[in-house]
Amino acid sequence: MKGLRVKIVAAKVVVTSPGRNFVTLKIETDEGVTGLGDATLNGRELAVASYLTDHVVPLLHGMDPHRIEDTWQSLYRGAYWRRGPVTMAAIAAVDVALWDIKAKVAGLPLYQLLGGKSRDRVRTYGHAHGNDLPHLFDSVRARLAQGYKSIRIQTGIPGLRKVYGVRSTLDQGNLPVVEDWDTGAYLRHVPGVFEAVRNEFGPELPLLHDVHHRLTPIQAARLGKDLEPYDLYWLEDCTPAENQDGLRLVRQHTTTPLALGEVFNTVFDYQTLVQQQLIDYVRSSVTHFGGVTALRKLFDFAAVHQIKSAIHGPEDISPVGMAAGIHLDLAIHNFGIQEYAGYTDLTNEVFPHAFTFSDGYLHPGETPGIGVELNEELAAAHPYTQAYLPVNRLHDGTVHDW
Ligand code: CS2
Ligand code: MG
Repeated sequence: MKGLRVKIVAAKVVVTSPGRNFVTLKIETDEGVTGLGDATLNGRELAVASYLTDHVVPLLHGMDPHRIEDTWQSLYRGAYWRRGPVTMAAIAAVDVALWDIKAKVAGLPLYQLLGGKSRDRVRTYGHAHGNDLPHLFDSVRARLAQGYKSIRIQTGIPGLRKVYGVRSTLDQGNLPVVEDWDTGAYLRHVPGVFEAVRNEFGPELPLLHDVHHRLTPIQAARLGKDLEPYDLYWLEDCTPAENQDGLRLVRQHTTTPLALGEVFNTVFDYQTLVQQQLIDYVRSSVTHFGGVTALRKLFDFAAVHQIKSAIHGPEDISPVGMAAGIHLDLAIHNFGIQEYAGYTDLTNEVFPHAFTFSDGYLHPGETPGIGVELNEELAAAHPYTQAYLPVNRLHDGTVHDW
């Protein structure tokens, strides 16, 4: 079969900023088949670009791109230094590019190689936010008008300067923007916001909320309990999860479903959480978790414990990483929901893609491979721009989780 004896002849990293930074690996083979992988790590992009260019690309020359599992293991074990977001984003980029090549050689969209479709389309959730209720309601209506069927609700808190987790022009400067935080004000305000949203939009609309690691376990337990009357689809990252036992405390106090793990990068980060069923959704993305190979294993591990997928899909995952995730979403049985923030027109031009969004659902398309291309000229016209995520401080100046 044509394409089975291909060899990798070149690989390069493209860092482009069509509004925000994306890191893309392109692998080329001697028969002209190419593959793309996403290695974007928001705020630390150049570290992954260097990891790839200086330490991984030289290893790829002459390799058989079909040996995906073996390549994954050799990059993971061969580095000696395990885990970590930079390493795992770099491995992810190679892994996805190899899956892209294999699927193109097979002449099949990637989901077919992952077992074929388990559903017809991929349910998503979108983001709504507002500093006050009228703005929040407008934002929810805008998402509903776009077709979204499930909505993440983020709200301003009286006394705090801005809605967290939402990009503003301030974030685009060179240095991190400093935001402010008050846990007491947040805990007092949020339940009332969900009550108002329920009253306005009715009992059926699935509502999600992202705490962004800002609470201690007992505070998270209280919030989960306070939100029970409003029937959340999930409460996300309610407490930093390096302390996995902390989730047991949250679990003991609330039946609000818990989602967690966008900052995790290996299955080992989830060991206690999944085995002891302390969460309901795993939030890792293909891009930050070592690729399709590793994320598939996490989802299979989670399935044993009736835990579902919920791939992280903010705008800082590139369309390449997004596409790879959508193929997995379509193929696995324990799919939960896919986050989809959408992209600017310019980003869609830099990364023309086969995946489509309509009526609140994504579909990966039927193009062989992952179905994404890179317009290199346009990418080059929008070079890397230094940008950081914000940092967060309490009113006495103490740094707090953002
Ligand atoms: C958020 C992200 O999408 C989410 O759930 O937590 O937008 C997160 O803030 C960014 O990915 C950070 O880079
Ligand atoms: Mg999140």
